Amino acid sequence: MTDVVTCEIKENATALVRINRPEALNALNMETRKALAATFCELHDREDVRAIVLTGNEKAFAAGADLKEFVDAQATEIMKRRSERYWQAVASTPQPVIAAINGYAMGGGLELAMACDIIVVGENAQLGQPEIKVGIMPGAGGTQRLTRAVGKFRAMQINLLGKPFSGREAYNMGLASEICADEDVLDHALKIAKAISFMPPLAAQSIKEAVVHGESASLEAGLMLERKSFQLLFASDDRKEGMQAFIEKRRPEFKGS
Ligand code: CO8
Repeated sequence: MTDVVTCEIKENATALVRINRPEALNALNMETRKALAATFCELHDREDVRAIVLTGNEKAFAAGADLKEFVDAQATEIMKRRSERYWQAVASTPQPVIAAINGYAMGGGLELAMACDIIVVGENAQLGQPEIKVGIMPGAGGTQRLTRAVGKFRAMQINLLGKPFSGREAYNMGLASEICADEDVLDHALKIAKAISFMPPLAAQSIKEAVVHGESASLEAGLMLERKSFQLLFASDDRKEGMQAFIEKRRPEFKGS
């Protein structure tokens, strides 16, 4: 049996996680969601991994939740699946996560990408929240994270019409950090991960925490979180190393302490 999710620890303290159900355009069935969560939970604890790339294949990042597992499901059953905990494992990963999107990123697939921190998208990727077309609505961020990313009026249009849009359109509306030729997406995402892996990990993780939690807090609370994290970083060895290296005109070597 092939693994529906694979994880490769690469040089430079990065990890590459792949969704691997090509026969179903990487549709996210329960097995895949559980495997993704388990993989990310393992990565949480790995100090030797400083940045993670999440991708699919050239045809699909993920074409959404698996509709074949939804078709006969009752509301209480969907509730009992409590699938939000599987997404939470990705969203709460301390290390920055870069989504590398080629092909389809639909429904739960786009929601998964939006649970990541940086999105690199291919020109011809096809993104969307098509849930309305099958009689439901997004259930894991399509009305919330998407609205925060692109604003109410774009989010309404995307969700109410369910129409796919290209990687170029996603980039233009601020839903992607970078856009590349399709064939360069993964390499580019890996390069970003490598660049982050040279940064002091406690600072990188604190930045992630402040941006993610600050987004849903009041400005005052967000600024307080930022300030406290900023102050705390003065206790780190990497802070001393970074500033000392600057003064001595050499490259810093960050240890994550
Ligand atoms: N679920 C199950 N199987 C799928 C899915 C899916 N979402 N998408 C594609 N597949 C399967 C097809 O059934 C087909 O399998 P088979 O060959 O056995 O029939 C295979 O993948 C290839 O698909 P197509 O032949 O349809 O490929 P096309 O290139 O013609 O079309 C599309 C590609 C446009 C992506 C089309 O497959 C499609 O519209 N897929 C459904 C997209 C969709 O509606 N996604 C939203 C699903 S609902 C959702 O995500 C709710 C999330 C709620 C949060 C839950 C947390 C995860």
